[in-house]
Amino acid sequence: MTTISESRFDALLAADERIEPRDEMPEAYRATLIRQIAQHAHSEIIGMQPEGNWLTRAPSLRRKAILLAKVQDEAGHGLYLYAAAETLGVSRTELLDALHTGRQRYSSIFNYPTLTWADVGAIGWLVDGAAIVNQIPLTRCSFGPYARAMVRICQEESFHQRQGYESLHTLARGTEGQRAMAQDAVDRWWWPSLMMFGPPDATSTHSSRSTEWKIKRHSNDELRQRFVDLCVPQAEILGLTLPDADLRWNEQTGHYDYGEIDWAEFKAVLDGDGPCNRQRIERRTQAHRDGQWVRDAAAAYQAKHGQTPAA
Ligand code: FAQ
Repeated sequence: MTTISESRFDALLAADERIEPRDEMPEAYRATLIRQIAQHAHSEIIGMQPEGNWLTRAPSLRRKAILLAKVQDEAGHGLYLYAAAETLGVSRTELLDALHTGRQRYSSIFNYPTLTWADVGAIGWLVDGAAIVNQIPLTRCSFGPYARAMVRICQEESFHQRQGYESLHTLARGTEGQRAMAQDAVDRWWWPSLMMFGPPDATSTHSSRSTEWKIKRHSNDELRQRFVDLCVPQAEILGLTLPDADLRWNEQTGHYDYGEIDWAEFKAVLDGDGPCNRQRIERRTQAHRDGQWVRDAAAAYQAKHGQTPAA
């Protein structure tokens, strides 16, 4: 039987209006949003690790300053997203605990290593590029706090994508060794970037409900195709090759056809067996333990003064 609050929820959805935290909502909608927003927030903070790996080894002061700003932005995105998830009635402590104990996921992409400086450029171009394609539709997601967080995040991701592209462009036009390093990075990051969009539509468990609820506006495969179509001409300008022999323009569909994605690899990464899964969680839980004194100090301040210290 439909309750009054559920019909109001349905009416808000039908009118394409935003659901706000004070509105009643089905528990399954709330749970789906907590899962997705938390996974997204965790991705932002775990995503600081692969690039953070190059902060002390950036090839110039300019590149170091840019990378430092980018990694700080990722921390900020994590904060907006944890704050959005908290409006659904879950605490930050619970969310971090779920990450640290493997009950919630983060994006598969951050389980790959950054072996050379060119990987930083490839992450900016491909990983941030895929993030933008996936996240622009989320600015129209039905849940207000998530949609609003996405607006600012997408603006910052655009800057990240351009700095990555510019960095790869410089390498691709550098010495033979630099060009080879850029190509190698693209070879290693291309396929994992395609996996960021999630499993094929036919096996995507959450898509149909999330589409009905207007959390998702496009399917995983639609967004993946959009990303491929954007990247092919960009790779041509870079003078780099995308590592897919089946990549070709299809006159009939008006899109690029691309080769088969290794879904067994995707599954292995989701199951915790990617190249860096263990290292990423160990580093994160260590950082959390190292920060215990800050949380203790904040709690002591609050107990003494009865208010949260200004940020
Ligand atoms: N990795 O039914 P679906 C960034 C899971 S960008 C890991 O299709 P859904 C920026 C999924 O959770 C990256 N798990 O799921 C940055 C589900 O698991 P369950 C973060 C994945 O939710 C750049 C199962 O597979 N962006 O951080 C992945 O409808 C550079 C079935 O999948 C977002 O999170 C995956 N790639 O669609 C930061 C965007 N894909 O519940 C630093 C928001 C799927 O069965 C440096 N999220 N799974 O255990 C979304 O748009 C959606 O959640 C999808 C997945 C599209 C990722």
